[in-house]
Amino acid sequence: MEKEQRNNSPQEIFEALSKAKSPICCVSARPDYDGFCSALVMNEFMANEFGVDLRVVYYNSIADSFKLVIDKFTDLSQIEESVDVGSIDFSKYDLMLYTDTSDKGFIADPKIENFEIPKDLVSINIDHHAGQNDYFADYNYVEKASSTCVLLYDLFKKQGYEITPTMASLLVLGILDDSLIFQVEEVRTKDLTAVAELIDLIPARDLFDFVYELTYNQTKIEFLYSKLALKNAILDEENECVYSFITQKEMEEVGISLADKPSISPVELLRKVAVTDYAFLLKQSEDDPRAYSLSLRSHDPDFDVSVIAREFGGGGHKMAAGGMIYDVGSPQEAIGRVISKVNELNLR
Ligand SMILES: [Mn+2]
Repeated sequence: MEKEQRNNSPQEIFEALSKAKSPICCVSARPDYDGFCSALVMNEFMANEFGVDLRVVYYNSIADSFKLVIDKFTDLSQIEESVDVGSIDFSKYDLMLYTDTSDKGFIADPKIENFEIPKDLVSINIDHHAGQNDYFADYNYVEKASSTCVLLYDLFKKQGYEITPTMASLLVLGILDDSLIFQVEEVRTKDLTAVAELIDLIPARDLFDFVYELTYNQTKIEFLYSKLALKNAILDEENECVYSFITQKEMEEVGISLADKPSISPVELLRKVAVTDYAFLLKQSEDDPRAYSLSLRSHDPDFDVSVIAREFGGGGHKMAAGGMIYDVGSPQEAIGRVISKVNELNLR
């Protein structure tokens, strides 16, 4: 039988939290500020309000870029890194808390297929991925919003709980990062109000400090990828697109490899060009010089690039998708294949 998709009241959520004596939270496998910060906020909240220690674990190691920022105002080591979540003895716990996690198995990557929350464990699911989240827990609070941190802020406020300066810093980081600093379509008045009110709780900091931490942290690898992507970029006005390519030789020359994954794809630089419908970037494969990975971005919210990606054995979202192109003699040949496929598909 389909589970009823209904939210619990804030009161019910906090009542369930208050009863926990040994709670655990497995951070969402997607490594971002909203995931880490929402878990850390709940850790501080549980200690302050209920005097309970929330064990927070993450399946992987945490990238230094997060540590540099978060360690300035709280101790990121409250999250245990590289924990094999599949082998946790859940019988030691009485509550499983999920924040920012759309699927109950998404506590490792790839997700744990058919993960079942142990029967004796009360589960709580607080998340903003409405539409993807199927209300998998005993207690659910799922609402379409720009971030889980803004939902937590809302919950604390509704129930009149105190927000400490550390919690405020974490919530602001989560809200700003997940909303791309108020640039995603889910942004509403409450995001701006939350950040305005939270900043006032941290006397020594202003909004610029947070924006600085989130935007002035480009790694050397991201810089080198951007440099290569822009060097070969072409604005094709006739076909209303912008594209670029990166070869293995070029990567070797600057000292990077495909294993150095930038947290922001360099194709993001290309998608912003006006009067285009879409952008794409080709990267030559390491083991097959005749193969290229294809990253697609849409410039126009109504132009669906996932349709193009599917033609190249991939998929994705309407505005961001990807695939692979095989058996081409040059980047130019691969570019030609993409553009003629788009024209054939008649997506405009
Ligand atoms: Mn999120």
